[in-house]
This record gives sequence, C-alpha cells and structure tokens, in this order.
Amino acid sequence: MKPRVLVLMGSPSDADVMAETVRILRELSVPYAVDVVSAHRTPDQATECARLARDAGIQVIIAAAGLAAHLAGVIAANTTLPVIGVPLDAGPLRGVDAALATLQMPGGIPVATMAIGKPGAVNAGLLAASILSLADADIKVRLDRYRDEMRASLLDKAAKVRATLGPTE
Ligand code: RP5
Repeated sequence: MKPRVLVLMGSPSDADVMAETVRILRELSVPYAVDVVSAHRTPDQATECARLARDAGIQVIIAAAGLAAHLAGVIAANTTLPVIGVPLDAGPLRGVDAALATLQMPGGIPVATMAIGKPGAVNAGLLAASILSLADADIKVRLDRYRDEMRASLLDKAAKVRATLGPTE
C-alpha cells in the first residue's frame, strides 16, 4: 500500500520516541513511511522531502525534533500538506526549547504542535489518522474502536483501583 503519512525525525536518536507514532499508525492500519532528515544537518534533504511528498501520495506529514527544533517549520514552509510537529526532550531544557521552536510559527505557515515527547508522538499518529478519516470511513471506524477500547480499559482499571483502595464496608 502506498504510504499516506510521512513520519520524519531529526536524528536517529529520536527513533525510540517516534516508535510510538508508528505503533499507532500500525494499530489503525494507516500506511506510512519513515525517514530521518534534519533542518540543520541535512537541510537539502528535508526541503526535498517536503516538496516531493504530495506528488508521492502523502497526505499528512509528522515531523519530530528536539533542541532548536526547526524541522516541522522547514517542512511546512515547503508544502501545503498538513504538518504535525512533535517536540522532543533531547537536552537540558527537557523539550521546552523544542516545544517553543515547533509551536511559535509565524502567521502563514501552520504547524499543528503536539505535546512534548511520547504523548505527543502518540497523538501525532492519532491526529494524522483523524485527518485521513475525513475521507476514509474505514479509518474512522478504527479510530472509534480505539477510543472505545481506551475507555473500556480505563473503566476496568478504575474499578480495580476502587476495589483495592476504596473505603472498607
Ligand atoms: C535534533 O537534535 C534531533 O531531532 C534530536 O532530537 C536532537 C539531538 O540530535 P543528536 O545529536 O542526538 O543526533 O536535531
């Protein structure tokens, strides 16, 4: 199947966290491709990746980076596809640097910025699927099922917490 979501990260050191995005896309059967491109170290590859994506059939790009995280912004500057940014915790500022760099885009070039780190990586996969679900009923069904299972799992765990920690009769 042709990839519909392109998952980019700024360094191989981002792969462990971005495995969470891939896990979600696999769970929802969304075809994806992965690459490592850097706004700073391989700027030509990053630009080319963004410029070729739409004609390659990509519908959403996820771009994750840490530190002075310009990857999502550079990608968004070179395509009008939706770009989801994931700021990563890669240094002493614990990802706040990357969050601000990814989030504070000037008007005209949007980046949908997720939370720092793993929760953001998970949500990037879900948001990409959600965008695709606008025109894909099968993905919508799988997203609804994901929510139902999450709700059921939490209700089950809540019942166990009540049983373990709740007041005695
Ligand atoms: C960013 O710098 C990458 O996205 C990574 O999060 C961070 C550190 O990269 P490495 O020095 O580990 O390659 O560009």
